[in-house]
Amino acid sequence: MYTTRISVIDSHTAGEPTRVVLSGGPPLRSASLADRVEEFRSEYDRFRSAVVNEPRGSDAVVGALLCEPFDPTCATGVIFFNNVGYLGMCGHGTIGVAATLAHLGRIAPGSHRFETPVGVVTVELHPNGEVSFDSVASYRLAKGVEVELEGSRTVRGDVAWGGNWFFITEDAPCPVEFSHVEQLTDYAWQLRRALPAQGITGSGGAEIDHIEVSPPTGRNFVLCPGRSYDRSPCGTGTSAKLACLYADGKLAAGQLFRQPGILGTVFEGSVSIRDGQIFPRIRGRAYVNSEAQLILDDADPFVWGIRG
Ligand code: PYC
Repeated sequence: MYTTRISVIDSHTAGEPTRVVLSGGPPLRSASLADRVEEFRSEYDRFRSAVVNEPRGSDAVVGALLCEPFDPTCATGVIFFNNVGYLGMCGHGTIGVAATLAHLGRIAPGSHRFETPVGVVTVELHPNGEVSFDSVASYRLAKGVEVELEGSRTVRGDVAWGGNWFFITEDAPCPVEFSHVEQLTDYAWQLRRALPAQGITGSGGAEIDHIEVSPPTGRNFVLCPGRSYDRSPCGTGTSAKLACLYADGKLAAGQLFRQPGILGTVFEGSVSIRDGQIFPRIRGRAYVNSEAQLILDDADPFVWGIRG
């Protein structure tokens, strides 16, 4: 058993919450961040649930466990997790971690490297508090993939990697507006379930656990693995979309792209090309809104969170 008090700082990035765990986290011993996630998952998964699930959190909260980086050039290591599991990378979360470290005075405006389980991202804290990050190489795996939904509806979309796996479709069942969140959630969830059933996966059979409904103009809607929608435009989702736009010749290297999310908040993005690979850069802003100690009391029947 480890400590029963966990120090956290909460923030939101374009509306999407991040809870940064500063201390009291599980004593992960593995060397690489990728191995540490597996240790977290297999040995301390109830800690994940305690931090982000009700009654302390909500389905929308993404947790960010700060840890020693394996790569000494990095300012921190970070493992992102949510109501059902773990994320490879998290764009809004990266912006939230940078804002949190700035709030604590641990980083100053300038460039910093964060190590994640899927690679190192370079974060720039701007003097006005905005944050940009250069993400991991992103790419489209498959274009124009057809998915059959109930009611003989065929949906066409792209499978792309932006730090997590996405199915991205322009095909929306209704206007992509906040007032249609329930309908968009049901539709995206149908897609999410249909993908594995129809043998559609990311590289190496990886599960596609994020669905992005993204018409050519206007807001997007991103459904996260635990059926919660992203309040922000989704950093990894925007990265995956930028990779697709570049592959289609609709976006040039260095050209600015503005992606509004379902709340109308915006991430600005662009790509650069190195060694033939596409590297997205995303810019946004997070606001710190709480400093707290989570208390884990053994007598509490929901000490480890409410888990389905
Ligand atoms: O911003 O990359 C992101 C993200 C993934 C899941 C929720 N937000």
